[in-house]
Amino acid sequence: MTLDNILEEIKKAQTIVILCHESPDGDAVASSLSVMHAVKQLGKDADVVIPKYSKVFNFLPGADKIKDKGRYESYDLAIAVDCSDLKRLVGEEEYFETAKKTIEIDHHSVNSMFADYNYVDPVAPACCQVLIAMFEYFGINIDKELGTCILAGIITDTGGFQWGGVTPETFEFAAELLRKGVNISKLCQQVLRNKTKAHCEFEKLIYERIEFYYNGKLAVAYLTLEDYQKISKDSGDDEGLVDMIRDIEGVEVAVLLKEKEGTGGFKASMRSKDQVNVSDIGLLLGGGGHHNAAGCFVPGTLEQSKNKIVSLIIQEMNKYSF
Ligand SMILES: [Mn+2]
Repeated sequence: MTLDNILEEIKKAQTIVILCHESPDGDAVASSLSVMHAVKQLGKDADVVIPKYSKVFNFLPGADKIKDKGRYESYDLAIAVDCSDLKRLVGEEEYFETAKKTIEIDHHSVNSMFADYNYVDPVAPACCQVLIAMFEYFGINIDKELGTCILAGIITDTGGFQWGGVTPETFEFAAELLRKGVNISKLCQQVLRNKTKAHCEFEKLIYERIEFYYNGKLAVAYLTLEDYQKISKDSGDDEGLVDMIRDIEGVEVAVLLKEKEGTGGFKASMRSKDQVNVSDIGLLLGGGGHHNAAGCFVPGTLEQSKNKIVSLIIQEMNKYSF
C-alpha cells in the first residue's frame, strides 16, 4: 500500500525536503509544516523550503524553521504537498528532480501524479485533511502544535467550513483537534479575518472596477502592475480578494485578473458559487484547481485577457441552466 511505501521511504531517508506550490496559501504552508512536525516524531529533521510566502502564516508553529534555500545539493527524499502538478511546484528543478525518491500528498482531483509515490484524496477539502489520515496510519501523535497547523490548512481551504467539499469527517477531525487544545477562533482570526491595510486598498479598487456580464451572473475585476507598485508587492496582500466578488448577490462566477510582472499577461483567479466547474475553464488555459476555485494564466493586454476569459466562461455557463 502507498502509505506503507511512504513510511518506509521516510524511515530510510537521511535528508528530506518538503515543498509546496508557488504563491502558497494557508493549506500549502500548513501542510508543509505539518509534515515537518510529523517526520520529526519519526526521528527526521526535514527542511521546509518556501522562498516566498505571506507573513500572515508566521504564527504557525514551526514557521521560524522555513528556509528559502535547501541545505543540500541533493536530498534522499522530496515530499510535495498541496500541489497537483510539477509545473507549479517551487524548487522542482533544484530539489524535486534531484531527489533520490519523491512523494506527492494532495487533494486536487485533476492531478498529474508526478511522484514515485502519490497519496491523493480528491474528495478531501484540504491537503491537511489528507495528512490526518496519513498521520493516524503512521501512529503520529497529533499534539497542539501539529493540530494547529492542520486546522489552519483546513480553515483556509474551506473558508472556515463554508465551502463545498466539507465532509462530516472534517468536523470530526476539527472536534478532535479542539479537544487537543487548538484555539479555533484565534486561528480563524489569524488565517481568515485579519486583513492588511494594503489588502483593504486593493478591495477599494476592486469594488470600483467590477464589471458584470451574463445578466449579472459573471463578475470580473482586475489589478495592474501599476496598482501593485502603488499599493503593495508583498505576497499575501492580494490573497482572497476574488471571494469578495463571488459574494455579491446573483453572481455565479467571479474572476480577478492580476497582472504578473515580466509575463506579458494576467493570472486569473476564478471562483464559482455552486454549479459551474471553474477547474474545467482553468484546464483549458493550462491551469487547474477545484470545482469552485481555480486559476490559470491568460496572456495578453488587460482587454485581451479579459475578453478571452469572459468568452470562455460564458461558453461554459451556457451549458448550465440558471
Ligand atoms: Mn489545498
